[in-house]
Amino acid sequence: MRTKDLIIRKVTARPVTIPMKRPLMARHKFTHWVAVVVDIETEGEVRGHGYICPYLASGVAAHVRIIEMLGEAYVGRTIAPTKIFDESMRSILTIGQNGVGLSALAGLDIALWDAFSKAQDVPLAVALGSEISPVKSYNSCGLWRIPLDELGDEAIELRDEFNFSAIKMRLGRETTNEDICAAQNVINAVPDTIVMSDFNQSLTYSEAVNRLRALDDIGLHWFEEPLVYSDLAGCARLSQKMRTPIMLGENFNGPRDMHEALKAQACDMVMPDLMRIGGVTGWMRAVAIAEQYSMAVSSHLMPEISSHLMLATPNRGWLEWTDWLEPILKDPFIVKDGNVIVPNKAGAGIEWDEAALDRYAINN
Ligand code: SMN
Ligand code: MG
Repeated sequence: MRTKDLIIRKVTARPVTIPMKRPLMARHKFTHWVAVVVDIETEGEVRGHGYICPYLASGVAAHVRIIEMLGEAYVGRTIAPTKIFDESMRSILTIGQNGVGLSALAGLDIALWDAFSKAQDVPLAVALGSEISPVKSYNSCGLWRIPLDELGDEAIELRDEFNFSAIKMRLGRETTNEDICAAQNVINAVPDTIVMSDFNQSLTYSEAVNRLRALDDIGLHWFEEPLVYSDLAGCARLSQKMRTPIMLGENFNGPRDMHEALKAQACDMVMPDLMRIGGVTGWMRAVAIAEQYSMAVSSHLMPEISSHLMLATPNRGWLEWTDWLEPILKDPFIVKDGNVIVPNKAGAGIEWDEAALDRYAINN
């Protein structure tokens, strides 16, 4: 390891909006996927890359500004990811250690860990004490709330894309009957495939009791976010009533939120989001808590980084596979027989396609 590779020279954040192959239709409709790409230059050869996916193009300027604000204070410092994370958490105390502040910090933390592992010339998973192997994943690139009669074909398409053994569909349609019909159409089309379901926080408690009961025996692998994310007590009551596991996690803001959900027995499995949980550092702290509650841990979006983290995660569940970043990656990740092939390269294995970053730039 060369000292120069660990001295930070410059931090930049670039927002992009990337066209999607299948428009996202859940609670929101998105035709583009928004990312903020974070780069850390060092005094040596090493360049750290990270990104976050903050959903809204109109809100992205806030993330960029906070990344720049925190990043300015990193210049000249030695890369020490967990130490810098703790100090940055103190810097965002006044704006809140959650939401935009924590998401921005997550982007920096990911880039710092990428640089840190590159300086050691090992993959991120190895820098975290694990080793490289394929990571079991489910295809989450579709099955939005599209017309009921299109679901079967799309389920087959998603399964066959890389021979996946699991796919995720979105529920929370107007009526219980529509949800039953949607689930049946998918399950009948791909009978040997595991099907996860996601309600994207769409139900009230009383709707959820009736609807989840009606769907409980249909064979779905989990019920994700049936209620507004903060209703831990409601989820705990649902989890008691249902056989199908309740899944929560993409809206845990930092490890403490996960701990609160687990103390409240709000869910049966967890799937933290790398951005919301606080980057690599937040993830590793969260999964240590999940382990104490014997929770299976799956991931939410951002598969390029999450795949490394899943390799260092106890009680590993399912990696969520999405290909939404592919248009800006020089070497898109490979999926084989439903497993993400984690690149055996130093760092996370992401390099930007600079022309694509220019093409999809958001000019604030
Ligand atoms: C989801 C949330 C936000 C954007 C895309 C997808 C969904 C998931 O909740 O878990 O995949
Ligand atoms: Mg979800």
